[in-house]
Amino acid sequence: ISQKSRSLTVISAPFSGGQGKPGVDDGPQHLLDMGLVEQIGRLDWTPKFAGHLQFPAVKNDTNIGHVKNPRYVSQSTKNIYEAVKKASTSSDFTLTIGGDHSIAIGTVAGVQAAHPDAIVLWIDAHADLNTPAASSSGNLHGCPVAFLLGADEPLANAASKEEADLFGWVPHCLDDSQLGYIGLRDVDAFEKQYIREHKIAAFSMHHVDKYGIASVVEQAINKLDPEHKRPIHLSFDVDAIDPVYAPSTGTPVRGGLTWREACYLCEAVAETGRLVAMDLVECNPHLEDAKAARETIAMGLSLVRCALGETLL
Ligand code: Z70
Ligand code: MN
Ligand code: MN
Ligand code: MN
Repeated sequence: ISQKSRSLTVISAPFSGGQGKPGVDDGPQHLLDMGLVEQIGRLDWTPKFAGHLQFPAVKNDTNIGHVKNPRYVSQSTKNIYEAVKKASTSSDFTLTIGGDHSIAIGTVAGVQAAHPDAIVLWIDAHADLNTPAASSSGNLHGCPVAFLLGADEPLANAASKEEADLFGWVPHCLDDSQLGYIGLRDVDAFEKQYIREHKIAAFSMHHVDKYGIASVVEQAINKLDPEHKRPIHLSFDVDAIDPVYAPSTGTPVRGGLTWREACYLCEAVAETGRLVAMDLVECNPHLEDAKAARETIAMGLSLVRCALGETLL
């Protein structure tokens, strides 16, 4: 049964300010060079590339407390929010390619503006749930979920009220019951406690081993949306995957998803017919060697194609 071709907007967010390693801002260009838009066009989708978002540098962006690049991340993710909100309102699907995972402050808020009932599947080795105060690294790519849930406090040690409220624009658009994790294996103490206290649906690699990926995806969707009617936003950090298959990423953690487990997850989400947005983040083609970078980008392209239904018969 062929479906009518649906509209898809590709947004490039070449942003690396949420963490310390340069090169992740070059992920989008590598995905495009290896054929992202053409590959999507061969499926039942009509892709439109919306161009690379621009992130003007911020002068004197000194740390606030230990939080790094706070003004740059706030301003850039706000640009992403506006672009994703517009795309999600006008097209059937929004694919945002990063960039580090701080861009999801903008993508999740933007998709929620168009689809306030959408559930978010956060596929990651990490929970990215630290508040700025709880973060030990000061890297804001470890904090997006805290902003979206409204777990954050004004920034400590800010020079002014305006600075303390730098992330006050981020809508607290996610309810605890709207978020599900798969792939976790490097979670900080604060994040574990938050997940427990707020009863967030969280499936670690232990659960993938114990139940298998098919059951885990089914359990996650059943828990967040027992009636199977809500839109789905898939936020995929490539470091969820084992570094054997996706080595070129800023924080590789051993013991991740296999190539097939990662693809299966995307296929199962595609099969629901309710996927409205996907983020693909943390591909850093400047890490490891050129072959590793190509494999990581190829992995990312496979995830996108699987999520868009390539392997469904
Ligand atoms: C740690 C932090 C993180 C990605 C590392 C790590 C967070 N929890 N996220 N790499 N993609 O710094 O907050
Ligand atoms: Mn992440
Ligand atoms: Mn991660
Ligand atoms: Mn807030």
